[in-house]
Order: sequence, then structure tokens, then C-alpha cells
Amino acid sequence: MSELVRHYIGGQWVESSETFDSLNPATEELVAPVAKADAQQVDAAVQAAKAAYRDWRLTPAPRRGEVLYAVAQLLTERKEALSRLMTQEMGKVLSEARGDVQEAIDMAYYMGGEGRRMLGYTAPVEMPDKFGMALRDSVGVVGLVTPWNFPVAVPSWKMLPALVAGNCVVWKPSEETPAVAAAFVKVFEDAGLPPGVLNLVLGAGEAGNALVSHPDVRVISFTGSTDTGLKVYQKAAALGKKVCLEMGGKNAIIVLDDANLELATKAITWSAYGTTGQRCTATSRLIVQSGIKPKLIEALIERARVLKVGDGLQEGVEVGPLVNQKALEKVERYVGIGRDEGAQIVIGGGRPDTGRGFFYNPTLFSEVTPSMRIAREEIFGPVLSLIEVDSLEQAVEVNNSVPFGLSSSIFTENVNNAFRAIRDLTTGIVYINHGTTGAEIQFPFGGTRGTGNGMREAGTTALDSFTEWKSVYVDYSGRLQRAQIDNREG
Ligand code: UN1
Repeated sequence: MSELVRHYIGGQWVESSETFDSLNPATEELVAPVAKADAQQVDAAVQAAKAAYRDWRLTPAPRRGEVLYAVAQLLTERKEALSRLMTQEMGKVLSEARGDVQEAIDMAYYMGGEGRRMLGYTAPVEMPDKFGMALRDSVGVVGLVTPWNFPVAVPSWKMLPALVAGNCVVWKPSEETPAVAAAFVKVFEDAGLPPGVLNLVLGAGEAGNALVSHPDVRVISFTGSTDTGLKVYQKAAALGKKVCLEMGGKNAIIVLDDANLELATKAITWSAYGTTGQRCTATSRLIVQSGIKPKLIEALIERARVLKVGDGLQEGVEVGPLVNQKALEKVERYVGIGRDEGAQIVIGGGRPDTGRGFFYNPTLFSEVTPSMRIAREEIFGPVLSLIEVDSLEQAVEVNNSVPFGLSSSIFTENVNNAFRAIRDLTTGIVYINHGTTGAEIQFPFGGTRGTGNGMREAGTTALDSFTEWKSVYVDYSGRLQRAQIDNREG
């Protein structure tokens, strides 16, 4: 039997009296038993973070950045092992798991550089012999709650900026991916991060609640389902905390009559069925102009015919399992809803004959209308809904009509159409002639409407969640200066 996966609190790997199991969704076999944190252990982790904060905030930022560079190097060395463990634990195919780890490597280098930037600014001030500047300051202990679909990349978007800015972290990863989370934290330990600066607590709702409601945690950064995210938001807001949310998506690819068909077909297949549709950026709607619709459906059927579903560790497999039984049941339920709503199944619509594992065949519905539930609600599985439109204007309107606003895409060879789409699509991420997935860490990541609460991760915005602005005025006149015009002295 595999070794127990433990929490990492104050630089120690610790157990709990209770445990739970982490399963492989392709084989339904045990990956490892896992320690399950209760509220006391979460509190111990927060206390460890608080204690470590005294020194970590005073460690010069370039030194903190160097730890991140060491993390990047170790992650590179361990990329293959981490990727394999990720595939075993949550099912995505190995090549995608490698991409997940690579995102964390990229982020570690990017945020390592922040150690020598962390830019603030100066501006002129109203009085003589006076100086003004605005600095970024750390906030203290931050709590991270992260999902299983990007078990290394998404946490890295949060913890790397948080750490380089001088905060200490308590991280509660999804209960679906504890082993890969522990292996990721081990990288920080081996890279020389001081004890208590990063703490890991494993478990589900109880641990998450304890973290979100802990009075000493000033910021909560959450990525996950809309349901849970809104609960986290309410709980934390009631305690006056800053909350950064990344939640659902219902992303669309628009294909206009003037699109490159081959390119669109490849991108749609990858964005809709890659990671088994379990990305918040996955394509779950296809908005197609009437003229190209028959050809596009034909090409998608052709492509789906050779799409290999199976264990993500096996060579040649392109679509792995869903993460668990519950996710599979949700997909089955929504396919039933789509059928009842009158949509037509063109591809898939059932489970492959694998015997075990939470597999579902890539599925395409056509004859979907924008008001159907399968066109509005997040399914988080390999289910794509095709909506036919007459024009670019109608396509944009349909795209913007859903409660989410993360990612959108348009395929057109016409530069005027492309720029109109850039102007009018109301999502946080817009792609031209590329699927809805594949965001890079040097640009802001996040969405409008129900996808979030206005925050962005990564890019030049990465530090915003984890820093406060401190405006500093230095009066070096040696006397009490009052503004010449009284009503300007605020
Ligand atoms: C997510 O699905 O939660 O844009 C993150 C992408 C990835 C990140 C997705 N780079 O597909």
C-alpha cells in the first residue's frame, strides 16, 4: 500500500486521526490514503504561518525570488514524476499533466523576477521638501483553496505571487488531488523555503471552512465551482476578508463562414474534449454560422471517430476519464437534459466499454438553442452544444448571453470580423483562430460576470490579490508644513 499523504505544517509532515482515500479515476484503484485535517490542524497551520511571517516579510524580496527560482529548477527536474502522479490522481492525459507542471515552472520564473521588481511608484507632491511613494506591502497569512483540474498550475498562480510578496500561505487543495499537492509542497521544502512559510492542509469541506473562517487569514483566493465559490465569498465577506474568486465558465468558439475549417476542427476538438472538458476554459458551446455548419459537423464527426479515450498514462490516449463518479453522473444527467430539451446527439452520448473508470465519450449536441440548459449551465465534461446563427452580430450576442464570462474564441479569416469580435466579446480572455484554452501565465487570467468577482490572476495583475498598497509621505523640511491653500489639505 502507498504511504500515507500528510499535511505540511510548520515544516513538519504530520498525520491526523482520520484519513480518506485518493483514487485513480481511470482504474478506480487506490493512489494513497490521506490524512484528513480538522479545524484544530487548520488552526495549527495558520499559527505556523503567522509565526513564520515575522521573518519572511523581512527577507529581502530578491532573496524570496531566489527561492522561487530554486523551485522552478526542482520542478523541472521532477516534472515527469509529478506529471505521472497527476495523471494517476485526476486522470488528465500525461501530455496535459506535463503542461500543467510547466505552467508552474513558468510562473515560478516569472514571479521569481518579481523579487527584483515589485514595482510601486513615486509621484510629485504638493509641498516643498516632501517626497511621496506608493509601495506594495504583504498582507500576512493568505488562505488558498484550489481545484483538482489543474492541481499544480492553478495553485502556483496563487502561492508564487503570494510568497514573493512576503506573505505566508495555508493551502487547502482539492480532496481529489492530495498526493500531487504534497509532492508539489515537497519541492518548496527542498528548495529551501523556511518552515511555516507554506503550509498544506488536506481534506474537504471541513478544512476549507475552517480556513475561510479563520480570523487570522486576511485573504482567501479560491478557484473552483460557482456553488462553492459563492459560499466561500459570503462566509469570508461577512468577516471582512478580501476574496479572489475564479469560478465557472460556459465558453464558446464562434465559427464564421469564412473560417479555416481544418484549423477550427482541430481547435474545437482540443478545447472541448481535452482534459475531458474539465477546464474552466473548456469550450462547451459552439456558435456556428449557417453556411459552414454542415461541413464543420462532418469534420468534427471525422475527428471524433479517431479520438482515443482511455487511461491517460497510455501512449496515444487523447481523452482521459472524468475525475470521479459524481462528475460522471453529472455529465450523464446533462446529456439526458439535452435530449429532453430536444437537442440532437451527433457524436457520443454514452460511455465507452472500459469496464472500470469514470469514462464518457466525447459528445456533440446540435440543434441547441441559446436558452436550453445545456447551453447555459456548466457541465464540466466532454459535452459540446452547437448553436446555429446567421451573423457575427448574432454570434456575439449569443456568446455574451450566458451567466459566465471567462474565455471566448472566434474563427474567421477576415480581419474586420476579428477586430469587431475583440471589441464586442465580453469575456476576460478572447482568442482569435485558437481554441478557448491555453492561457499563458504572463497575461491576466480571469473572467467577467459569474466567473469571478473582478479579480485577475497571473500577468501584471498577479500581485494584486496578495498585496496592499501603502502610500508613504516623507517630509524632510524639518518644520510643520501646512498647505498654502487650506482646503487642499485633506
Ligand atoms: C482552469 O481551467 O482552471 O487556459 C485553468 C488554460 C490553462 C489554464 C486553465 N492554461 O487552459
